Amino acid sequence: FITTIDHVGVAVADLDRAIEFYEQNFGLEVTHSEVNEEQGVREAMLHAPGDSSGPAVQLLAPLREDSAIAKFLDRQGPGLQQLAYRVTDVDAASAALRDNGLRLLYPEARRGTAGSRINFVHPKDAGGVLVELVEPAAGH
Ligand code: V0V
Repeated sequence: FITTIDHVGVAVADLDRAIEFYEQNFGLEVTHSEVNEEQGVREAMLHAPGDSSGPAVQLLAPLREDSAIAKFLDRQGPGLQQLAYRVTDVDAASAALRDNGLRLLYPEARRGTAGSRINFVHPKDAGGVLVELVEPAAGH
């Protein structure tokens, strides 16, 4: 059910400064940015030039002190926070992983970047990696 790596998520304290760093040093380009209130993040997706449907780096900055990203930054500082797989059907993928005994964080998929539907596998059930499942919005 996994079609590709959708993105890797990096927790940062200051989104604008991080974007500048990735643009200037790695030549990546911002292809999308948004605020996700439910997830408590300001985020930007960056791609290599000409590869806007390929894997992205997702820069994640906290909106609130009680958000997942604020907690991550407090505990371990900035760095890799998640690995996200693109799936064709997040409900089926979540059900299959639940059947394998893995804990999914949400009973039902929630809204992710650009209208996608997302769920997560708890990092303790995935070798210390927070795994996200992303079903892109139709047309994306
Ligand atoms: C915590 N732990 C991690 C981790 N976060 N390990 C690897 N990667 C991470 N990102 C470890 C932590 O060091 C502890 O290990 C243990 O897990 C704690 O587990 P917990 O007490 O159950 O949970 P919390 O309170 O630390 O929270 C962790 C989880 C939380 C994963 C449950 O961050 C969460 O709900 N994440 C999902 C939502 C999210 O990440 N949103 C931001 C991105 P020890 O010390 O016990 O060994 S939003 C997004 O990606 C969007 C919008 C999108 O892509 O579309």
